[in-house]
Amino acid sequence: MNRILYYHQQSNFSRKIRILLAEKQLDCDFKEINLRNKPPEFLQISPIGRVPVLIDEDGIVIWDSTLIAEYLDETYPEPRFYPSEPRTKLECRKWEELADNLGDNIINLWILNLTNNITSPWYRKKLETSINRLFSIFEQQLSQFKYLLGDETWTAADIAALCSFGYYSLRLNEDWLLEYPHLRDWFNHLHARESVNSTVPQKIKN
Ligand SMILES: N[C@@H](CCC(=O)N[C@@H](CS)C(=O)NCC(=O)O)C(=O)O
Repeated sequence: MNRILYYHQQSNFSRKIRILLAEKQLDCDFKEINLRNKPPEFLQISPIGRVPVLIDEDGIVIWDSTLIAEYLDETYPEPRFYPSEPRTKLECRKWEELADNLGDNIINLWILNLTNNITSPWYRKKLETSINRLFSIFEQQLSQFKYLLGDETWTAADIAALCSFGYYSLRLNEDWLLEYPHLRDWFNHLHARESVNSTVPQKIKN
């Protein structure tokens, strides 16, 4: 069977996998899911009802972007996006986790904005504080190194992070590009890759 990725074009978590598939030159059928009206076919394979979900050629079903990313890297290791040395891999996973946490916070803040929720100012404050802290942590790291794990090469951590920062630009604003120069340079540099540039999330025209 053909490999299938269930995704949404605006989803930062789906974008992680779209970039990895492109970089690893793996053929795939892409099925975009309407997240406001999820089809039964998708709900059957996705217990949490979220994208991305990958079905590989042998029929294995994998959900959660990090599990899919690790699976792809172990199964199709050329080129590699997780370091093989266990401690360095752990560092990579930690940065990926921070990036994904940033993504979750951005989604929650955007939903709060959408629903005009003024009843929970403490929750808005909590989200904004977490997001700002994470921006500074990433800026600090990238003021020392070209990529999140050093100067040598990008990893799954950089992919997850660029997807979350790109998602911030889509949902909130692009002011951070002025405020955090090292983040901006790293972000722009990565967009020279076709896999990154061709997966930039687009606003949906109503
Ligand atoms: N931890 C999951 C998060 C996936 C996630 O939050 N996906 C969002 C889109 S970015 C989604 O499908 N939302 C639809 C919903 O929650 O109903 C991952 O890494 O794959």
